[in-house]
Amino acid sequence: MQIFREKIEIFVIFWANGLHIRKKNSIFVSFLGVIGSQIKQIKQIAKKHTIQNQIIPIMKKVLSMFVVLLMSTMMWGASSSVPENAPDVMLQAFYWDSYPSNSSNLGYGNTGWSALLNQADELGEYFDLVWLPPCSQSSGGTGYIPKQYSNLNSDWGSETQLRELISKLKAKNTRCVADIVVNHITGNYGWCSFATMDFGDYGVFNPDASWICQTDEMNYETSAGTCQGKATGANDDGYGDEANYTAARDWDHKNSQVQAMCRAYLKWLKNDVGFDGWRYDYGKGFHHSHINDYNSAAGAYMSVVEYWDGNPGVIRSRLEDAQWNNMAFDFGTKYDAINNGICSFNYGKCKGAGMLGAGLSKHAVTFVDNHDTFQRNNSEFGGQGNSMLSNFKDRLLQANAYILSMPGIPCVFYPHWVTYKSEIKAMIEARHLVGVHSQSEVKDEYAEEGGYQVTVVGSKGYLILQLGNKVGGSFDGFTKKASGNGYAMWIMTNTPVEHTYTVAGNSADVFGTAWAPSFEANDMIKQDDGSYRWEKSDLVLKAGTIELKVCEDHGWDVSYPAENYQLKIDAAGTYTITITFNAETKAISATATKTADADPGDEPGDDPQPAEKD
Ligand SMILES: [Ca+2]
Ligand SMILES: [Ca+2]
Repeated sequence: MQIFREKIEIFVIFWANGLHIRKKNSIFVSFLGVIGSQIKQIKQIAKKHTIQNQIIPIMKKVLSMFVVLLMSTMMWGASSSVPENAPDVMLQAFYWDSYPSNSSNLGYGNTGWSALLNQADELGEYFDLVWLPPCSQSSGGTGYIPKQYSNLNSDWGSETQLRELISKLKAKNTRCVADIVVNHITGNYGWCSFATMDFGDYGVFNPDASWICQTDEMNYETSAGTCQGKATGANDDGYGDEANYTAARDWDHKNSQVQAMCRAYLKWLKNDVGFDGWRYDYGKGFHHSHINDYNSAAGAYMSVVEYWDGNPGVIRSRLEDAQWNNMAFDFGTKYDAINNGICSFNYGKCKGAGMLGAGLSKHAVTFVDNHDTFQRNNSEFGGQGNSMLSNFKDRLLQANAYILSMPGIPCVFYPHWVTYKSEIKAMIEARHLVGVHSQSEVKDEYAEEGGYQVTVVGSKGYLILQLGNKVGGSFDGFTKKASGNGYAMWIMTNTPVEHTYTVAGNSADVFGTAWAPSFEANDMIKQDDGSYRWEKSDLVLKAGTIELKVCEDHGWDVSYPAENYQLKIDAAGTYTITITFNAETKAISATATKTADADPGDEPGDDPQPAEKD
């Protein structure tokens, strides 16, 4: 048994090392910790029990470990759809019914593909992500009741226009986010005849009623006619009363064909159409383990779900369901900090709100309003509904300043953008200049009913946001980048530390003194292109090798290169020596240019001193 135990241990350690060699990153390092604890467990089991009693359980244990290890390895093989320290600012580039043929458009203009294409240069300049409305052929209008995923002609425009829009934004380094409606589908005609989903190289799918949940209304609505009873899929695995969407047919996501179709759909959207992320519509309708499945298959830059719940604890559970391979719209921040806080004269609620306050900022997409809250529910934004843009300009801008200062990925709403472009542009610039990102640290928060102030740490500096009665004063080193009634955004960018670079070498003839990093006469001069240069002429030298280094800040602690740089002097003569140094790449180059041959009467100086310094 002793031998058997050792074999297990050796095998597990071997496995762990193999993985470690394969990919050395933090996930695998933490994974090694898990393996370590499993080795301990095996040791404990073997110690506790006799040989006869333990051979089978230990083997079972090893086998189950195998399964866990294999599954884990497969998971890690897939890429995450949650960007690290994301500096992105997103635009929701539509609102309810803003498609071109709807003439009312609430006064903010239509957001069809062609209208957005005309704005692409400006959008690309300010936004890193642009969320487009559902782009598949649907029952019409905004498009949340899809018919045929693979058909990209919709009320928003044609497939050609959509592809052109995506390429144009991509050329501006802006990623497009698709709005994907995978909870449900509607019949191509009738209740149970569905369109073919043709994703080309990614697969062709012919769904039928057996792909629909048996809990769907198709089975009990009398208007379903002959389709009634034909939905034979599993029970809907969504959440609570809203798992089944009664206005369309709910896919059975436990069906392997439905799963294959969804994976193909997303791979096609990403690799063929050009989207770099997606927003899952109706996230209450299906279990979020499927989100992890589909995201792992397609590997987009980012993925976010609409799960309409203001409780960050509930959102945390959904993120766990998706194995953390997802983000979520932060309804908690929307309700607590924005509606009940900024819009309701209580800035005290700006502190610790929603997903941001719950430590979930890496997975949060924050917003002030969206297509649903904005038009459909007049109680949103503190009860002002659609009139808020004009009547509540100050508070609306304060709310935008809040999301654009805080961590998470902020999502600006199109009607806000077009109404207050110059103000929002200044806010986005402030965020980008100091590199506030999805996981930025929030500190020095002061929140009370009348005002709020916070410092947010960016990758390139600091941002201070003031709201309400906190607005005012000044901060050492900070400049006010964006401001209006009741808000101010101050920024301080980290200025790169200027170093001194000095040449030191083994030849006193060349350097005045040998190996002297603090000898200011040998300080290099910074050039317009940012490089450093040192030059000395009329040096009478004999053949040999000059060794040198470039030293940072007059000391040996930091010096380049690691081994001394060697400059060969081929023949005696008079030389000009030029040394350049690139502080970014640490590359050194030195040249010795002969300006006169050696005069036989010349008396060259001392031999270079052999001592090497490092
Ligand atoms: Ca349904
Ligand atoms: Ca469902």
